[in-house]
Amino acid sequence: ENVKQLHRTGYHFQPPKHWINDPNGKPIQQEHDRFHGLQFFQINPDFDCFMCVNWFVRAAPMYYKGLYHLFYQYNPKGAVWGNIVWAHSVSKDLINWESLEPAIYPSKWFDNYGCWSGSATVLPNGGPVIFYTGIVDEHNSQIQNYAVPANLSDPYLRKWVKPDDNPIVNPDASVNGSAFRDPTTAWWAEGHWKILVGSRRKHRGVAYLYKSRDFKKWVKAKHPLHSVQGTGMWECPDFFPVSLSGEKGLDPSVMGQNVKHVLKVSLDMTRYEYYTLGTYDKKKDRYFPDEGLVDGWAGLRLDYGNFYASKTFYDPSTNRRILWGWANESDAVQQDKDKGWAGIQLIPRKVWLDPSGKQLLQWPVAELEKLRGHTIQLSHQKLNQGDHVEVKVTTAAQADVDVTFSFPSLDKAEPFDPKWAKLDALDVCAQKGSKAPGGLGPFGLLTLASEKLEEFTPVFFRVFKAADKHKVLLCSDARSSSLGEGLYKPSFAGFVDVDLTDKKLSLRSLIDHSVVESFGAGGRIAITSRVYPTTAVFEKARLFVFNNGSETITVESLNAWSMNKPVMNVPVKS
Ligand code: DQQ
Repeated sequence: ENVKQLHRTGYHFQPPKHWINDPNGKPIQQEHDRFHGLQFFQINPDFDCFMCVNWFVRAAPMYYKGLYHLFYQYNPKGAVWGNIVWAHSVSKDLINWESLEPAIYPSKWFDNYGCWSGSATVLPNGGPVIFYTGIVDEHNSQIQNYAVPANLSDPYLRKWVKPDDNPIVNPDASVNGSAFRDPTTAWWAEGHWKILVGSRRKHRGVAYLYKSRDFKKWVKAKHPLHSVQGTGMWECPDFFPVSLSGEKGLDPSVMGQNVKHVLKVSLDMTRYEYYTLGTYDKKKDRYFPDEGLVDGWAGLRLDYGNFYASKTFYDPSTNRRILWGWANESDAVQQDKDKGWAGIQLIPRKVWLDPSGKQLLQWPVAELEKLRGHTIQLSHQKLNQGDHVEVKVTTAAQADVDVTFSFPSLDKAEPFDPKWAKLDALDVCAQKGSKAPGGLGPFGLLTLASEKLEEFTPVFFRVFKAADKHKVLLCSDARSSSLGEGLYKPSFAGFVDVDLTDKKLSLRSLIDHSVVESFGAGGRIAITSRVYPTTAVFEKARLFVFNNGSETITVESLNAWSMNKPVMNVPVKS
């Protein structure tokens, strides 16, 4: 049993067994006081955005005993994708989770072949509504349905009803009905509720826009909100406002001058996501990405590693926008079957706009810090070329590390080969890994390492000097992570736009048996790797800081915490 569980995560969300994928519904944050009854079809059509925002502000002081609801795609019958239902867990803090019976599962003609991804909207009168994709035949024909709680006074929202007037949206003749899914949370603008549905027209990725005055009758807008040639199917679109100043999140209906919009899509061709920042023209119902941003596969990513089908939601109790992503396994299907489970949800992250306005920033939610136990600290530790120094944290296989490195100058940065500009960062990392000696870097962490380094997952920086500026690569390289066979071991990496004037770079890594989730330069970049060490497991796993560059690096400060286990998968008492 122990061997079987070698790679189960300690504090990342997983159910006891079977397959999981996309976090759904945007875990909705319920406020018990807001369960006034199921009146969501009686919304005043003149309700405008200002009132909508104001409503939340007024509601906030009435908040008590809030619960976060996490729904996710789940196969109740096995460790491979299939038989998809919406599994359901609840939490008071996004870290400790109690489980419930699946909220939505195939039971009607309009979802008999599967209940695929979707989103929840908490309506101004307090009732949540879930939109999801129903699969109606063996050809995977897709329509959009809604479900509502059977009993709004039950804070756990155990039972969901799928009314008989479903579906809310059928694909018309111009839409590809087997590539038409994953409705978003609704927002209110110009007298209408609006949602997006992900799709493609041939190779063009499309976010169709649907509008409704009463939340019941939905009509397709003349134009999609946005589409991009050559990107293929847009799964799990996510569209939300971010504030131009500060870290506070915004309700989806907030518009105006102090706001930018984000459009994120998940590309099924590559299993990568990208996002752009831009402007939402609420009159034309069009989205225009900012100039200079890449609107396609090589665009900005929320995470440069194993991270897919992500969703954000607005948490009115803390005024944050919170991001969830799913990390698939990187081992073989047979290994998943043997271990009896596949897929984890990553730690929820707060997201907000960088003051430059050019990218998002992310950080693991502060609640995670409650799990921090025994701590080890280092400061002013010099690392010469070839050094690796152990950080003797009690549970290096289940830890949280936060480190700031400094260096005396940028002079030794290696030249940036112009040929690399055309490569994915992952390929640059493959050429310039953690062992290849450099100038300024490689330096960073060796996570999930065996004592003699037969296995280790390095997370490290390399600084290069290009014609106009320095380029900073963050790499989370799984190639040396395991002696096991049949594993996908990519050298995930991304370039991070960071100001080096203070000659410091910071790194935080959440290490959890088979996952290393890292945040570079204060959340300017995130990379997640799934890894399966064979010897660097449990108490045999170690953690090191290292430097293989000729420039001496100083560990200015390092904190490493053993992470305790949260409550997970404890059934809610009936
Ligand atoms: N997973 C769901 C789809 C979605 C895909 C099916 C993304 O709705 O497009 O399980 O991972």
